[in-house]
Amino acid sequence: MPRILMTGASGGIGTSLRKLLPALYPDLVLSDIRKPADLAQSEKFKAADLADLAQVEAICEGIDGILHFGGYSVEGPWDEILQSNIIGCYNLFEAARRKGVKRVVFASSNHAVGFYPRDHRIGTDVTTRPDSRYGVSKAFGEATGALYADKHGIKVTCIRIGNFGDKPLDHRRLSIWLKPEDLVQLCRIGLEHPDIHFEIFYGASHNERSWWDNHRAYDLGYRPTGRAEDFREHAFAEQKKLKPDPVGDFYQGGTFCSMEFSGDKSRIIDWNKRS
Ligand code: 15L
Repeated sequence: MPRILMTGASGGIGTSLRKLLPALYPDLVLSDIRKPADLAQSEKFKAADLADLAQVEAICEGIDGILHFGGYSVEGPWDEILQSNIIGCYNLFEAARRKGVKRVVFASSNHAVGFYPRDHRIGTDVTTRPDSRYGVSKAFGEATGALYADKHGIKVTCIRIGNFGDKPLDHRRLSIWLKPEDLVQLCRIGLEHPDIHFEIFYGASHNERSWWDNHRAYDLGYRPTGRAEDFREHAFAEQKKLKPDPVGDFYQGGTFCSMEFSGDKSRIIDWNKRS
């Protein structure tokens, strides 16, 4: 039975996966900088600050595979991103190498490629186009994962997560929604599939409006059960409550693109104003 470590156990995704993973991986070790408030007696928890290599090494002891969901999960000040997502991510891969961990699944994000326009279908082999300091940290994590796969033989899977949750929250999320059970499938492929060396998947359910070519995940057995269009009315109703955002509505990354934007607006086509 593999012993799996999940970082970020107190975060949004970690809290949900804590409920879904034990059926597949009973020997699950949870970690975060702070203990989950509702930690059950049956759950194993080890606290660690990702920015401290010695602490990260300690939680990697005796681990076969890591699900790395730890770190800062939205745009933030540079120093926070630097400590949690750059230094923290490097520490995670380096500790995994030192402790002989065989596999790492890294929670990347759609924000590593958020500055591709929505009318552009992209695969996992495109140049990263981060839309934020957070997106840059995810591109860094993917690059670090590639290094540790090629140089040290760790089997690495990066999942560019779209929007994780029970249903798509607005028009943009109809294209990028990820049902929790579908993320579990992608994690399982990363932790178990014999053909993994270094892979990037999009963390998206079966979304008719998807902007992403995710064929590699499907080739390795991914069969998502979530269908964004089943929630279309809800997503459109929620969208009506939002203000128009010419930059965010044009690019895949949405508001991550428009926040702090001082770039070239002439590159943006306002679809609503087309004749
Ligand atoms: C992410 O990467 C974030 O972690 C999440 O909070 C959402 O903002 C999501 O992307 C998204 O793009 O909707």
